[in-house]
Amino acid sequence: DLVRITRALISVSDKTGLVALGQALAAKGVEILSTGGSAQRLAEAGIPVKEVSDHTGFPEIMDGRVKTLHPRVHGGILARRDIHAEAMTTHDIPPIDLVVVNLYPFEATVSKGADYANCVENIDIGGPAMIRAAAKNHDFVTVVTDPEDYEAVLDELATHDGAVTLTLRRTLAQRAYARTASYDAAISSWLAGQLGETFPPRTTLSGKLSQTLRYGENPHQQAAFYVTGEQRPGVATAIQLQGKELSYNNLNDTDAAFELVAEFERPAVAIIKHANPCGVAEGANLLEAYKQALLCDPVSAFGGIIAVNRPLDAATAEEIAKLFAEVVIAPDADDAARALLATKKNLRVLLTKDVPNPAEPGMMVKQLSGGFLLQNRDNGRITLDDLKVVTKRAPTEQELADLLFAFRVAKHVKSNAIVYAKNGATVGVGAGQMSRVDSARIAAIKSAEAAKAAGLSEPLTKGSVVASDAFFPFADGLLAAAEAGVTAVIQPGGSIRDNDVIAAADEKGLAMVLTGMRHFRH
Ligand code: 93A
Repeated sequence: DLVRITRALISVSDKTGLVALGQALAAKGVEILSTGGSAQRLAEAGIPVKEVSDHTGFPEIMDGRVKTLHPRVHGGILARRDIHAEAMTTHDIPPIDLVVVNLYPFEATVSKGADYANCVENIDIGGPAMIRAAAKNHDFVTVVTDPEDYEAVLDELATHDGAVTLTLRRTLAQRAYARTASYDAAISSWLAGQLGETFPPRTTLSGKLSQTLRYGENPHQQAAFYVTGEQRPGVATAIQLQGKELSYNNLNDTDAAFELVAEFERPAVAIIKHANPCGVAEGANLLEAYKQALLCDPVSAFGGIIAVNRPLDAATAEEIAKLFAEVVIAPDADDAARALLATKKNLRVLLTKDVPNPAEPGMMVKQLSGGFLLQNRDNGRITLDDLKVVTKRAPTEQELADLLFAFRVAKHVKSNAIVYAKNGATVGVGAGQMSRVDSARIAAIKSAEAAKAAGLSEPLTKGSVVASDAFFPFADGLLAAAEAGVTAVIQPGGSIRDNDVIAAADEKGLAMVLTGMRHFRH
């Protein structure tokens, strides 16, 4: 199943590794055909190369739109060497055994905000045609679509005397179709955006394999990380400064942490465990916010993931270094902070340059057996103007600020979510319970424990406010919060028993505001 390479066609936009590849092929006596820019680069390096236009006897025309679309190229790629030999002889079509093509940078052109015409011009036609043809004929032809695969081909040429194995040809054919599929998906979703097409999209997300992970949510599950190319600051685009490879759970939790902390304008810190926050705070600076966030639930914070929404400074890094944490994610870190974190060898540090925009639209996919659900990212954001006071007492200014803060945190807590907050910091988080009243109670219990551990005489929830991610179906959840000592409540409203809940709030002297927007998260 070995096939010798005698003739290669190279046509690449990304010229990474091109010269080294050309040299190695030329050294093996491979004849190289190539298109304009690629041929020029090879020739400049002194590598013998034949222009495709000389091979076809037909010039590149229409600004390069038609350069390799010719039977002498496609016949040479597609011919089965066994049954099409006669056609090859009759029409004088020499075989092409290796096709090295990477495509016009359509995705990058869109990402950098190019105009419509420019994006269209960067839709590659000849490249995908050659890639798909070569991949189809992998019985005889080797196709390479990524400079990262040059080495694998050169290794085989070296070990198999200028030939490539069927296993590698098949592997590369599979990668080739993955590439053309994601390329067309990118073009289609760009066009959908241009049309203002909103929902549902005709094509769904597609991603490029970024990393094979050691395992999935559990060690017996295989896992991998794919990137969509979306230019959103976060785990997919971050630079890892130090620490071990991120795991599946690390990636999931770090994403949750960074998306949460992005909600706040002031310096803010979130500490996450199992994708739920165990402490979030904003403050005059990161250090202050970090200390407050940690107070909320220091027991759960052990082994957590820390996200900040400002460049990390030395004082905060020094505090963070005292905790056993898995990951720190920040837009940036100054030199002193980097040096401090470097002493914690196992701590993974990710820098993202920017903080994501929580109002930006996007897509979320959740897989079910036999299909998947698609929805817009929850980019809904409540502001002071959206709040409707429904109780006799209106919240004070401090209560209002804390209510908004708590509701923004609740948006990032698994439902049923109950969040107690005071002075810009969570003091109790109840997550993922099947009943809302249980979430309210659990958060209060944990908060009382945290207060006791800190040597405080009163539970942290005393004098706090509470947020609920969805309406209280009965008054019981609100009453549990009142018992924990809250003075004000924020919730979407919309229950048929809203009046009972409002009456209960009035009776307890609580101020309550409705948001009209729910933030379920499952
Ligand atoms: O404009 S095209 O769609 N028409 C073609 O016939 C064609 N053949 C190769 N684009 C075409 N290509 C692309 O040109 C390749 O996919 C590659 O990305 C690029 C390489 O051009 P150059 O060698 O001139 O830099």
